[in-house]
Amino acid sequence: MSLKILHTADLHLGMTFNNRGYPEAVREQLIEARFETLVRIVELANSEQCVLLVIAGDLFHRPNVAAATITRTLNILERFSGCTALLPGNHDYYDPEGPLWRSLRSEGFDELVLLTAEQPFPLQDYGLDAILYPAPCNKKHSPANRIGWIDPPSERPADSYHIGVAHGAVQGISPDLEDQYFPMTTSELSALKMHHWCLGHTHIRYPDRAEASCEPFLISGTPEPDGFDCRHNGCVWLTELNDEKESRSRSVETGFLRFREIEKQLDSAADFDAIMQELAPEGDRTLVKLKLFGTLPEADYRDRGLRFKNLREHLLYLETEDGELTVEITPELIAARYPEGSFPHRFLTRLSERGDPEALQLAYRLTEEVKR
Ligand SMILES: [Mn+2]
Repeated sequence: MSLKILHTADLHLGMTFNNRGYPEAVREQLIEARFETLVRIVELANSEQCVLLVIAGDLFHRPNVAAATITRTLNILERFSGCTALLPGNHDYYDPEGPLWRSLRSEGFDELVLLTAEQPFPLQDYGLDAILYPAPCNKKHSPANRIGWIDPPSERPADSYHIGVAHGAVQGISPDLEDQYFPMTTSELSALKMHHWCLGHTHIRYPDRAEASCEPFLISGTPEPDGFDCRHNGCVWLTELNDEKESRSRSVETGFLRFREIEKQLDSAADFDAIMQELAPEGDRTLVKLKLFGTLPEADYRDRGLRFKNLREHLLYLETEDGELTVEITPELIAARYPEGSFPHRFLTRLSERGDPEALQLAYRLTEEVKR
C-alpha cells in the first residue's frame, strides 16, 4: 500500500493586510484569496486521491483569530475525503486554554487530527498504516525546537510509514538570525530516520524545484502569496510514499494572487510605454510595486500620473515610487519656467551649457522648491 499526502503550511488565514494602506476592496480580496486557496487545496487533494492532508503549522495567522474564521476553515477542510492532520505553528501555537485550539477541538470533525501533543499519532483509525510524529509549537518564539521527544527508530513498528511533522526554521535554509523560530538542523532531522518529514514555517518551498525524491525533509512554502517579499506563485507538495517507503514529491502551484516588485530605468516615453504594456496584461490578480528612476521629456514626466491611472485600472493594485524620476531640462523648459534674464534662467542655462546633468538637476530642483 502506498501513501499519498498533500503537504501544505503557512496559509496564515485571518491575516488582516492592514499593513500598507491597501484600499478596502483590495484588502478584502487579499483576505478572501487565502480561503479560496484552501478550497483549491482540498479540491486538489481530493482529485489527486490523497489520503492524508498535512498542514505543518500556521494555518491561522494568530491564536486569537475570529471565531467565524475558524468555523469557515473547518467547513472547507471537512470537504477533504481523507484524514487532515493539523500542527500548531508559531503563529497559531498551541494553548490548551486559548480560543483557537478549544474551538478546533469542540467544532472539529471526525477526520481531523490535531497534532497538539509531543507523542506519536497512529492513523490506524483512519485506515492508514502511518504514524505521525509532530513538533507542535507552544509559543511564538523559542530557541529550542520541539523534535527532541521523538524516540530512536528501533522502537517503532516496522511496517508503518513514519512521518515527522514540524514547524520552525531549518539552519542554513530558513532565515533565523536570532535562533528564535524553533531552529532545527538537517542532521537532527535526518538522525530521526523518518520515512518523510513535512515541514512548515519558511514561506519558500524546499527544495525550490518542481520535483523531489527521498529528500531528508520538504518545506511546503506558503500556498498563497502574502506580500511583496513573496516572489513565487504559491505551491504545495504532493508526496507519494511507495511500498519501500521511498518518497516522490511534485510541487503544484496553488496561489491566486501574485505580487511583483519592479524597478525600471526610464530614458524616454517609449521606455515608459514599454513598462506599462508589459504590466497591464498581468491583470486584476496582480499587485505591483513599481519604482521608476531616470529622466523623461517634460510632457511625459508631467503626464506620468495619467499613465499610472491607466495601468492601475488593469491591475488589482499599483503602488508607485517615482521620487527619483526626473524631468529632462532643456533650454525650452528653462525658458518656459523662468523669465529671460532672471537669476534661475541664467544659472540653469549656464549649467545646461556646461553639460553637467547632475548639477543641473539639483539646481533645478532647488529653484523649483524656492518657487513654491
Ligand atoms: Mn511560522
